[in-house]
Amino acid sequence: MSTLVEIDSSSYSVDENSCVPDAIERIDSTVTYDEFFSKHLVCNRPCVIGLQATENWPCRREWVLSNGAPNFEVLRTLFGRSVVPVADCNRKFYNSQFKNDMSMESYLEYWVDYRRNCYAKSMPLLYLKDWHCVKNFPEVLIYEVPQYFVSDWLNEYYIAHPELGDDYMFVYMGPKETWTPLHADVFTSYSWSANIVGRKRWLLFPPHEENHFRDLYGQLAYDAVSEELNDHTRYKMYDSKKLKCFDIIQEIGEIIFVPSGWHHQVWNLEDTISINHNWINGCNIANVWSTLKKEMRSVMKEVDDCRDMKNWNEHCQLMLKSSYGMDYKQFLEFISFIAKNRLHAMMKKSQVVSFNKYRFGRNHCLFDLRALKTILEDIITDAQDLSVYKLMCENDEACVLLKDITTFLESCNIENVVSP
Ligand SMILES: O=C(O)CCC(=O)C(=O)O
Ligand SMILES: [Fe+2]
Repeated sequence: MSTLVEIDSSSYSVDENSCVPDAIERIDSTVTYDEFFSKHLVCNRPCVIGLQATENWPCRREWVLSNGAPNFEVLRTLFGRSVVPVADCNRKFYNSQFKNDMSMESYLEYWVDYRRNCYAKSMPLLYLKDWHCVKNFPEVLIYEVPQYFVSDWLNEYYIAHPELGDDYMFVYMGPKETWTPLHADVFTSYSWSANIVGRKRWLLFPPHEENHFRDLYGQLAYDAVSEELNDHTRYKMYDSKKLKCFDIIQEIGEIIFVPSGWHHQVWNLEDTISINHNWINGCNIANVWSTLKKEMRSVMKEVDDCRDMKNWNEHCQLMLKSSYGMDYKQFLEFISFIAKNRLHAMMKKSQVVSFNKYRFGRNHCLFDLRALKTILEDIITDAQDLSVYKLMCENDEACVLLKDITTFLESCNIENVVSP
């Protein structure tokens, strides 16, 4: 049996002024999907969700010992032979941490040893992060995606395309003091992160506040609490008194919702394990598209001096893909897939089932389609302006899809006018 996920209206407006809150709200599971959708997703406002949301997850029972420490034995038995990505928190690599692959077995051995040595400063500080645990172990029951987060186009797309071998569902684990430098999430996506073991401290910065952390060259600082920021010859915009920042402690079992485009820095206050998804939907797709467009412009600026070369625009797309991880063609394929799913669902040709359990109601599908239509119109115009439209869809697929969506939405408007 699937669960219906629905919103009260198919259109929501955003009051920009109400978007940055005075404090981070803590909510519990009595908040309805529609309330979460309008107050947090549409308004792009962070919140922390109470621990009831995770209390029935298998990992919250099985991965934790009675003293609150990770159950290393269970983790070794389940995942010991897996290869996992591990960051060295004391080794900066460009604007991130140096990463290497390790076997889970040796990572757990390190962790146990580090605890035994009372977290000796002479030992490395290793953080297992961005591990695709669910993708690698689909048969292990770990958790269920809470209903608030099931409108997740990114994972809907990748789950339906296993041949692409990717997704945005991760496990993080590491000893106390492991940390993640200042960043905004991939593609300006939202993220949610649930603590299975331990506690985290989060610094959250509303959009544009990150400009405080830019150096003379526009480069973002690595560490939001570094002493170096007080060097005004280097960080001219840094002013700790004017900086808006939320400092939050996330307890075991709690889930934090990080809005789109909010920069953040995170520390594990204890030995911690968390589950994290990055996600995109009709509420933040405009942000995602506008970031992709900006990235495109910055690539074009970078190679402006060779504009005369043959296929310059195509070359820019290639560069965009390698530097940003996505080009216009991929983005178009992604939104077209979601749009077709919604259109088919509304025409009762198929059902959109999210995370094997949830199906979206009519208002939700309409909301999604309206958002997709706006983006599709803009991407077509932009791709035509940049002379890459033909490259992206040889058979004019995007315009055909846009026409289908428009016709469908118009038919819905007529229905609404005619029916009482
Ligand atoms: O937990 C961490 O270390 C980082 C998590 C994060 O950046 C996120 O969930 O967006
Ligand atoms: Fe993040």
